Amino acid sequence: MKFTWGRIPLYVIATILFGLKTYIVYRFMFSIELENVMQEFILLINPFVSAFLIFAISVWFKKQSRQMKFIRYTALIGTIIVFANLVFYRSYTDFITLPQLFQGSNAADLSTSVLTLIKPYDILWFIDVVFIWYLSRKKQDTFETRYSRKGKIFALAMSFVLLAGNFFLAELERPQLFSRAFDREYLVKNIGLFNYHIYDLVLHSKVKSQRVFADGNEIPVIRNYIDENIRSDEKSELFGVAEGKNVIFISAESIQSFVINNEVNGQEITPFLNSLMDDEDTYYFENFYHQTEQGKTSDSEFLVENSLYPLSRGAVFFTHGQNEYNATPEILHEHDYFSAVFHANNKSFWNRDQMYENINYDYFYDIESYEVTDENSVGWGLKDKEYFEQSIKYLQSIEQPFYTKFITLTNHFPFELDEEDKTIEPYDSNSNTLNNFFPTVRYTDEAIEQFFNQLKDAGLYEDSIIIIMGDHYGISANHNKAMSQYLDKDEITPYDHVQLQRVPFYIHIPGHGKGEVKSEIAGQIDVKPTLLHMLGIETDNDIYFGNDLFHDDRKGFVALRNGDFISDDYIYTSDICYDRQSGEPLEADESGLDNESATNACHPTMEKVEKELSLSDNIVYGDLFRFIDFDEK
Ligand code: GP9
Ligand code: MN
Repeated sequence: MKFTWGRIPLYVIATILFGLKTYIVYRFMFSIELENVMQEFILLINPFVSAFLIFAISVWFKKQSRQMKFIRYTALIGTIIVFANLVFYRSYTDFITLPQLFQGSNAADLSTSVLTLIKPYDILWFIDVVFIWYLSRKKQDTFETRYSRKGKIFALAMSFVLLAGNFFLAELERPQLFSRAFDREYLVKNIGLFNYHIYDLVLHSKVKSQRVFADGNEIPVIRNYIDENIRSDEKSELFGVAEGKNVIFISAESIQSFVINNEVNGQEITPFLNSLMDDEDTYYFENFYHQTEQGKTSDSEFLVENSLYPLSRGAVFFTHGQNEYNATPEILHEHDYFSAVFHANNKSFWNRDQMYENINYDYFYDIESYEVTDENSVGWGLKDKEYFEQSIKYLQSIEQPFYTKFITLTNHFPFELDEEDKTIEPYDSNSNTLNNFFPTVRYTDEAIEQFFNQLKDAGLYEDSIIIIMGDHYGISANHNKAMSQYLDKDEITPYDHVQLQRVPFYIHIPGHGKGEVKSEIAGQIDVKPTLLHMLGIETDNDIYFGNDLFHDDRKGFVALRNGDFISDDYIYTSDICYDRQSGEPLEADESGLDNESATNACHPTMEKVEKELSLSDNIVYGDLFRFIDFDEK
């Protein structure tokens, strides 16, 4: 029997050809990391799903010529989009985002180099377009183009089924993929380039519209709130203590305070961090809380650099990475500091590349700056010890004074570690996550100790201050049972859960001699004013929601991003007001406290917390800092 094209609708042929081509680009042209068979599978299906979705629209056109036209132009435009991303990728190892496309400097960079980025074989990407073009013009009569109602409904239903299937697998593979918005590579890998562009467009328009309706009117209200509730007129006792010194900030992945000065199987978990607590040059804050949400590490960075709150949903680094800020690197730039971040991960993770550039980091040593091999990496990538080791040469080469941030990686869920790096045994409980947490924490502790020694050897130690902070929790509430076993408690109450959100915070000032353990409540929101004041920088004109931790005159509460809080006297969570010291809920009981006074106790702070979070959100959503000139005195 003679083969006739007419048996297969043109939109199906176009789907197969275009899907195949897109797959080849994904798989062989982009360096997308695939960790398991499921990821391979999702990557394989999503180009076909996206192609089907769009080509199948053609069945709704009545006229044959319209159908053909739709298919050929779709193939052409789709190819141009893939090709543009490919060229962009060759230069940036990243996918196009709308803001980036319209950002003058990037586009200019690209246009000069675009010709050098195009390869002769790129012509091959257009072969299927030519073929479809030929079929749709010269052979159009051989294709079925009159679709029955059933055929149309089938095409539509199929589109949805395929899309839903793809999204389902993606969600399974990467929970909260959409709401957390953490990495373009993950998005493209899981939902494909086209759906990613649509997602980017929706996100972008949402952000833009909120921004459009904002004006500067709210700024006086915000300043007022800050003057009345946050800012202190006194200079803290440590103002200027580190003037002109280098700053080395270590963001310690997933380290929580409960491991500090604690043991597992009779062994110390963090000998180095424990020894720092007693060190005369170190301040340790034992009641310091992380305040992050879905943006995890990036949220902690946002808090630290801006003293603004991250968002309750999504990662602010992603959703508002283009806003105007008055972040620490920007301020320090004015004081002749060179700033750099060291992190051995993909630069677009958490949209760091864009955010760092926006807040004026001078340089980002990302994964490209490190030699990463199978031997020297585990879990999420380069092992912490290797990472510090390889970073030192860069640190020695940059201008002083510098402001630098080091982000460790080994102690990341699921806490994998090679046998040879395990110096303590895992815990024994029903949670492997908690069990394995201890040896990786110890590994990071050793890595930080080694880094201190390397800094000394490199002659960088004396002129620097070193800050170490846990970025967020490592052990989630899913492991409460194992956690209660470890902490020797009957259960983890909501109060305990809040207390587990404490992360270590150290300020180490070589030669200072007055270090101590501080018990006052504190949080990541406080880092920026504390640090700037230590460097002798006034913050009178700045807008921030934290306090200098060396002030006594402080606002008296730490707001968690979900509205829970810790105040000097209470901890409020799950609608319960707890006494902070005893951990007992304030409720009507035999001792005569009535219900009303129990809830009333937390009420005034609850209102302040709500107010403060919403003012901070207004700044971010409205991009309000674009209306302020922070340099003006
Ligand atoms: C990734 C690292 C870990 O670059 O910061 O991210 P997390 O999952 O902790 O936010
Ligand atoms: Mn982290």
